Amino acid sequence: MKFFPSFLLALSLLVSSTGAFAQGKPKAKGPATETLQVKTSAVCDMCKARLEKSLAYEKGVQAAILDVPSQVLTVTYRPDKTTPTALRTAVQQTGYDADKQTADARAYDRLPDCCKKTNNVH
Ligand SMILES: [Cu+2]
Repeated sequence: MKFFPSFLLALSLLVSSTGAFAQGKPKAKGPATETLQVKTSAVCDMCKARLEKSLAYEKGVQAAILDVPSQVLTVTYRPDKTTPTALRTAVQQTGYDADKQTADARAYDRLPDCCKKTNNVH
């Protein structure tokens, strides 16, 4: 019976090539991404929603997640599309400090009182 071993071989080839395809899929999206961590002046979940949404619209950004307790924004981005400087500027223009750079004054003024950096994280 010659059919059975060749069937198994074909099956194992199929499984391994499917596995290779699944592993190769993220790479097919494009060049490698980099991660930037920015210390912000965000204080609450509204800040989190505002910052994450704002960064999501920023060119080259693939993901943005703010950890409210630590105030650290983690941005996954395409280094061929944007730069850490541009990402920090986007944070400032949303009304928040970005590392040592102070928030854009007009954007900061538009934040609700609960999101002002004079408040503690809440
Ligand atoms: Cu807030």
